[in-house]
Formats: sequence, structure tokens, C-alpha cells
Amino acid sequence: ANAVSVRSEMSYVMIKPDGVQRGLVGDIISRFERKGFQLKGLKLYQTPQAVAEEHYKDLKEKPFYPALVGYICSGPVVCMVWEGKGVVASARKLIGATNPLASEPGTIRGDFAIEVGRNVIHGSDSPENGERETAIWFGSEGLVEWTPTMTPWLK
Ligand code: FUP
Repeated sequence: ANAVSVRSEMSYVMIKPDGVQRGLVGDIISRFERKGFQLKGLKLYQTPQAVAEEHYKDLKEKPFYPALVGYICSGPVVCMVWEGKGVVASARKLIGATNPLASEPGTIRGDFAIEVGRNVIHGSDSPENGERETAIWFGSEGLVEWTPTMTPWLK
């Protein structure tokens, strides 16, 4: 698809507690900035259990669900919303495969993770989930609407 036909969309991206505690926040944010996406929301957040459960509600029946919710709530996370053309699929490429041992080097999980249950970062898997997850974590007024000046290259 060319630059005109790719739709602008939002991805909810979250650095999980292991990523925060291992000091990976700056490196991870930098990758999204350098790619050219626009930051629309950012906060450090101690996740209440009900929020983690809502975020992962489609996985409720999975055997790993309780451990997953416990992991997400085990320490602060960094919540972000990134906007741009094709950002959902592109963020997933930057992040790498769910299982870090299958993630390519150069991706975030490929560079920094080993275990699926400690895989450092989340990124929305569809534009619809980008909207849904943004609403869960930032509500209706949590984002900042802003226009970068002097950056015609990335439009
Ligand atoms: P992803 O979209 O890459 O985060 O992957 P999924 O939505 O399939 O899984 C959500 C989270 O569940 C993953 F980030 C890690 C966790 N998970 C496990 O802990 N064990 C599994 O076997 C699969 C996923």
C-alpha cells in the first residue's frame, strides 16, 4: 500500500513490569519515536486487577490467564498510545512474536526477552483493539491532541 492509502490508526502499547524494572523504558520508547509514530498518551501506572482483567478478557479461559493478570499487576507499567499510518501492524513488527524465543533479533522481544510469560511489552493486535484498549487504559480524556510543527517528512 502506498502512503496515501494506509489509514492512520492508534495502537495501545504497554511496557510490562519486567520492562520497567529492567530499565528498558527509554530504549523502547526511542524505537517508536525513531520509526516516526506520534505519541498521544503516556503514563506510569500501577494496574488495578480489574483493569488487567478487562484488557485480557478474551483470554479469560486460558490456563495462563491468572498468572498473566498477576504479572501485569505485579509492578508499574508504562502505558502509551502511538498514532500513525499502519501503526498497529508496524508496532507488532517492532515488538516481535509473542514467544520471545521465536522473535527475530532486532525486535524488542527478540532483543530483550526469553519467556512468553515475561515478554516485556504489549501491542494491540488490530485497529479495533487499539481503540478498545486505549479506552480501557486512558479513558475518554486521557490523550493529548497535538500537531508536531516542522515535520513534513513523516506525514
Ligand atoms: P500478544 O498479542 O503477542 O501479546 O499475544 P497474545 O494476545 O496471544 O497473548 C497475550 C499475552 O499472554 C502474551 F503477551 C503473553 C501471555 N501468554 C502467556 O503467558 N502464555 C501463553 O502461552 C501465551 C500467551
